[in-house]
Amino acid sequence: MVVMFRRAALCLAFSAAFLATAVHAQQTTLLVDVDHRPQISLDGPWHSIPDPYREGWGSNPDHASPNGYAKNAHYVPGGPLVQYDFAKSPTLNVPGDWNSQKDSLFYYEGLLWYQRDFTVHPKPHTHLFIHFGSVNYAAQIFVNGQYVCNHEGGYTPFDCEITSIVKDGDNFIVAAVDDQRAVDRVPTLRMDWWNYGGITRPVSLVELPDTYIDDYSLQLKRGTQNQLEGYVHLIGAGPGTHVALNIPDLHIEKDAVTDTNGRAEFSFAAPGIELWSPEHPRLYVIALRAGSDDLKDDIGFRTVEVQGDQILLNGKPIFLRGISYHDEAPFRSGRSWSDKDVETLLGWARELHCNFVRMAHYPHTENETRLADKLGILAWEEIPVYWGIDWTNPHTLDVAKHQLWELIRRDHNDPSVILWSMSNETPESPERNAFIHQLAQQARSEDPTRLITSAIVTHFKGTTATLDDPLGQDLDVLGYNEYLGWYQGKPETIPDYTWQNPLGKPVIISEFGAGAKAGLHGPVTDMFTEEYQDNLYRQQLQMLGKMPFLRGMTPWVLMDFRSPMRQLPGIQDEYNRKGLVSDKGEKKKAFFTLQDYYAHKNE
Ligand code: GCB
Repeated sequence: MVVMFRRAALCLAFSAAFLATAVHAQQTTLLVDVDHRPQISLDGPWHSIPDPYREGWGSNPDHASPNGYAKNAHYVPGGPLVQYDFAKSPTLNVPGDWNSQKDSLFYYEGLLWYQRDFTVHPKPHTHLFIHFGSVNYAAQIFVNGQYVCNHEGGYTPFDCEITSIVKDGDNFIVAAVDDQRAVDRVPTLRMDWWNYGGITRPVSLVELPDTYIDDYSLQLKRGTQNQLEGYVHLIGAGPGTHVALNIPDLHIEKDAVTDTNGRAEFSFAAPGIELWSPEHPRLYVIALRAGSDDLKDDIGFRTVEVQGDQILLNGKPIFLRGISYHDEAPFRSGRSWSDKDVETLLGWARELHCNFVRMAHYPHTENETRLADKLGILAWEEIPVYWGIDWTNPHTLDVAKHQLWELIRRDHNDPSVILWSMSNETPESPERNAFIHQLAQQARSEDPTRLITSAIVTHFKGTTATLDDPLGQDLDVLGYNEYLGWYQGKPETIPDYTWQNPLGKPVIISEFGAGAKAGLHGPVTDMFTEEYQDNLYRQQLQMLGKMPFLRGMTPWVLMDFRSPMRQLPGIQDEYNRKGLVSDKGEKKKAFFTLQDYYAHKNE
């Protein structure tokens, strides 16, 4: 294997190869329902080499050599200029962000190389993929020294096909992971959370037959309570291939054939079907079979729609008792990924009597929506179009659209998900409107069964807020963030504020909150005490109780989370302290206030 650290040779070899492989185009598949497939885990220790000067890129400023990477490079006269040896390099755990694993990487942002060996015995007539749950932010993947795929976007899964490269027996992967923030990225330079870098979610090998199911959908038809419709999409199938769909608990067995695009459509009555809801989160086993591929899923059926300023779940108005939260690991900080992490986070939401959560500000880990399906918790999912991003840059739009596509594709069979959020607190401008308009159109065409929203900044004139941001035209449900009593005014003035809703759409107050350090007590007037936060919640709840078109709320935020923007020593210590629960799991006074309010709050 040629080691591409030799600059003279690199330039020539590189420019020709770059044109051929177009390293920047996203070349990834996304296998739907991959978590129900047999997998060989590649989790565990991976060798790692931080590369702050990007020596591994060679002479190219922003990406790896398409000619590949060996496991080591040693000095020989006239040989490579940079020497390394993965086998002798320290390891990082995968999944896991690098910042919270090593003190020396706590503030590290940039390029870091990962490597691990793996053994596999591929069967004939199969496809082999490496599945990544997420890699923050950009990844380029090499197997046995050869480039296989790249991916941009730190919070969504991707699959690299390695069928033609993998050997029977011993193989190795190199992953170049780059989490440098940049103007044209999504999110961009500034955000109020930690930019945890690395292979942050599980990695596995997935083996599929020649013809396989890459995507499917099954939903309740809008306006009906027992009519199901959907499709199964096959790769490698000619037209006329049979697809069987079976729902054992409903004694349903259906058959359909693929068209010239490999797509088989289903539409049938499902008499006796029990609808999924927070009170009754009924999931059905769905079994799909096409040729030698079979795939199971556990899904529930429900409708969600808007009528005037109401949100209807299964045709009935619902009030969304929610909470916002980051995918931050309870008790240890860092990016969360394990079943235990998500059980703790959603467990606290349940204790609060929530029927809804806002998974802010980027796609959370897949096992979270799966758990929400089981627990009966409705969910708002979001892409990281956060604050001011590069609205006129076509690459930025592409990356945002790609992340939206991946999120919808991953979760479009999860009954818990009712809202796709396009953005958070974006400053108003025609360029922003045009950018988000395109995202909203895309989401509607990819998933006509769910509602579109965004979290918008509330602007007050005196004590009145008029919810008329032009973005609202593109949304089904208006999310508005406000920080009365914290960034604006004092808590005791909150009940004086009034709200106008000229668009007449349902409104969710998608953020309000105040910082408090767990265990810090004092008068209600002292910021950062539990008493101040608690009083602010009481005043907010009083005001929000008078808002006639309010259909839900997701206060900011369930748990304290790390953010380099929060530097107040002794209080913040690099944590945003607006949690109702501290990063160590201590519940603050306001937790119980919201819990009590939600216990008595119905439609
Ligand atoms: C906001 C942002 C959120 C911040 C929060 C805060 O408006 O949407 O990401 O963390 O305010 O605490 O200031």
